[in-house]
Amino acid sequence: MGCYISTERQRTPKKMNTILKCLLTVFVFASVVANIVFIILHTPRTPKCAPEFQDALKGKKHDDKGLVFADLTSEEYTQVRDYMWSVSALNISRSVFAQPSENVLFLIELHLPPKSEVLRYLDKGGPRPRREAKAVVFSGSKQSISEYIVWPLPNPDHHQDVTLKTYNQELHINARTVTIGEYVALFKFVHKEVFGKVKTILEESFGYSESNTLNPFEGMPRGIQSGDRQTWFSFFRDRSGFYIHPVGFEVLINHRDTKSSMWKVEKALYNGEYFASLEELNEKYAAGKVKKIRYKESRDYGSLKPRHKPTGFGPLQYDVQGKRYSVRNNQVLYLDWSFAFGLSSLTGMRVFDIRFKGERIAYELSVQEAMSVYGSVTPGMMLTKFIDSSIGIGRFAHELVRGVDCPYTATFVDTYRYIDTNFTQRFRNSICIFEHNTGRPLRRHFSDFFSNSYGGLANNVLVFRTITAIGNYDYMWDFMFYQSGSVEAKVHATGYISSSYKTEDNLRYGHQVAENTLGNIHTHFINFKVDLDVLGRKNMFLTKDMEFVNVSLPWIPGEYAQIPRLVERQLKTEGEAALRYDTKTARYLHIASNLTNRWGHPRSYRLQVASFTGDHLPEAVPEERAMSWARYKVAITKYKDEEQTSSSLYNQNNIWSPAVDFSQFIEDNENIESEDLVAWVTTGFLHIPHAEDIPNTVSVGNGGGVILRPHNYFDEDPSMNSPDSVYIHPSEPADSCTNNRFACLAKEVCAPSLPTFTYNGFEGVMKFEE
Ligand SMILES: *[C@@H]1O[C@H](CO)[C@@H](O)[C@H](O)[C@H]1NC(C)=O
Ligand SMILES: *[C@@H]1O[C@H](CO)[C@@H](O)[C@H](O)[C@H]1NC(C)=O
Ligand SMILES: *[C@@H]1O[C@H](CO)[C@@H](O)[C@H](O)[C@H]1NC(C)=O
Ligand SMILES: *[C@@H]1O[C@H](CO)[C@@H](O)[C@H](O)[C@H]1NC(C)=O
Ligand SMILES: [Cu+2]
Repeated sequence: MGCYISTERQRTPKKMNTILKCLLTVFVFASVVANIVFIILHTPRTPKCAPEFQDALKGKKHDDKGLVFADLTSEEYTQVRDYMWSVSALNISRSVFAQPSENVLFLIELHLPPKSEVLRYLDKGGPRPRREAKAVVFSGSKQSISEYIVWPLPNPDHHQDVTLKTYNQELHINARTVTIGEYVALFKFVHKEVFGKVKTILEESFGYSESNTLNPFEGMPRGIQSGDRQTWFSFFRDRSGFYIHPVGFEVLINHRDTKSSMWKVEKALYNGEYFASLEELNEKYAAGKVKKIRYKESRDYGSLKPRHKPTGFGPLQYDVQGKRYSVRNNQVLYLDWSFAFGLSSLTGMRVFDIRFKGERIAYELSVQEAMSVYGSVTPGMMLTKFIDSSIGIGRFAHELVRGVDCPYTATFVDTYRYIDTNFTQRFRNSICIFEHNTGRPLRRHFSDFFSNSYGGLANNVLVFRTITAIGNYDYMWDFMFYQSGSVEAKVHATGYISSSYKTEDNLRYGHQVAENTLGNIHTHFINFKVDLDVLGRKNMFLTKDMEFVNVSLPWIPGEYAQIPRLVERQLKTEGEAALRYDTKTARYLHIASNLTNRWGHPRSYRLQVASFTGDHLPEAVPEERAMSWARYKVAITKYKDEEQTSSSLYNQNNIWSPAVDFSQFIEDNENIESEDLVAWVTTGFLHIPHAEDIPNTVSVGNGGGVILRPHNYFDEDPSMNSPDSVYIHPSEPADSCTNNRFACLAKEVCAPSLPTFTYNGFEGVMKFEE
């Protein structure tokens, strides 16, 4: 900027005038600059921050006792592996691609110590329970599966076979999970013995080439009776979201023998027609006796790549006063809550020793199983019953994406696993923990009548989350800790549906959702273990419900009214307390202490199940016993160390003779009065796929869960002690901060300091290339 003074000869007054104007302009400009400098000098770089929240942990301090529940450390996994490898009698292969005929160390996990030992340690100053690992060996050479306990940790030098003790039966080798090594062999087999044999058909029908191959997707179970291991593979175009690009070609491969040289193609299905062999398919195809599929390039409807350049950010929550929870090792402290956590490769997320205001509410809350039963006319899907813990639920807890999978400012925790591998794998940022304002008050009242006031509390919740992408589906697992003393376990499903090639007659099994693609009807059943300990281990199971009674009106003789009344019962045996889905059950279910609250009622926690399940497989079906937990909405059993999980690693592949049949837990019909009780809760939903499941099922409405709510446990709502309470009274000025911190928020807020975005999730994916 400058002043322009005309060099033209001008009359003096006018010239004076111009100089004056110019000086004035310079002065104004200078003072603006001075003001800006002044403002900058007197404004701190970052806005004034609210003081760190001092009392969030309510004086609680971390301790190391929760480490009894901690997953093995990276070093511990490696030590157990090296020890097992060193046992020459086991002759374990060191290759991640070990053949099924070899011996494989499939899994290393924490072996949870017995509950009574842990409680003695936590509550009574007893010794710290011995830290042990569980090691699972698939022994091709011995044609068996063995589970070992390995100890001590660290530096193990003992192992003991506990298979019979754990399962009361030998485990058939074909009950094993398909390992990376077996998949590699299977994919080689498919390439050579399937693609190699019907190349022309695949080229003409599906545009198959070395660079445009087909992806297999397996149906399960693998056969129809114990010992079978024959899998229907259906084929899909090799592109993003291949699960919804079926091509109408399926083959049945018998891979029962641990020697892959013995494997065979037993059947093939092409465009709805069955063939006894690929040779027969070739012959009939060449002779023009087969209804041919003509290759057409299809739209890339399965890709999740944005169709338009993304421009949006949703709103962001951040911790105004710093984090009000604390995570150290595997222990979380938050306001009145504390718990320890772990992530089992098989069953997934779990928390232990959940305490509210210092009192243990639950010993364990954990995911147990995710199961689906499918309908279709093509064999790849028509027998399909997926039992996910047999491949591993926690196994697929990959890195969570900041801002999408969890709020941007969440705390992320790494996990370590050893499953179907030969080294300890680190899964960065695979658990997230965050405090979240649900945007809806936990409680509030505006008092209009008579005494005017407002009292309310924002619903700030601590969320503990993992997301596991098990093949096509992604399950989002949440445990949520509310200020009212409730804990919620919730699951939501998203990801790709499984689909099959649409033929004329299969619309009875779903809807067409894309070109030649049938979205198959299926059920989702999820099982949680809820080991509540309400004021100690000895509890009882109570139910409450309502019924209408016909009551005569005392003040009008001869007049009657139907009045709802409370119906309370105690169920005293496991048999009575196994509440089947297909029967009417009481609406309120309680794990209760015989201690009473101030008002004389048993202190209890209520199990409130939210579920939209379809029908459970009929019990006469041989496969049903492997998923018998799904019979019950809630089943209460007496705690036993031997009844650790409702399913097992072996239930999928020996579905006809399952290593764990949950209904057996109930069979002995034990007394559950004044015993340590475990609630097994089943939730889920019926999924009838529809067009909007393409490309991905959305989480809205697709889920279920259970809320553990205090019910006469306290004498009043414990959230009354929340530091977040807000109270407004007409006698106080509206801007008073005394009982309403929000009145000061604008003056005190911090600019959020955001962590940078990183993602390394693809490091941990399964690799089939040798
Ligand atoms: C794991 O298996 C791979 C593939 O066979 C092999 O190259 C690697 O050396 C093995 N790792 C160890 C620690 O033995
Ligand atoms: C150990 O296993 C390998 C295959 O991994 C096999 O070749 C070898 O013969 C076995 N050794 C013994 C002593 O059984
Ligand atoms: C209630 O009981 C009275 C007396 O037994 C009977 O007359 C009346 O019908 C009953 N009302 C209903 C709705 O059942
Ligand atoms: C409550 O249960 C405990 C443990 O079973 C028992 O010792 C006690 O007598 C019971 N108290 C009452 C009031 O029933
Ligand atoms: Cu589904």
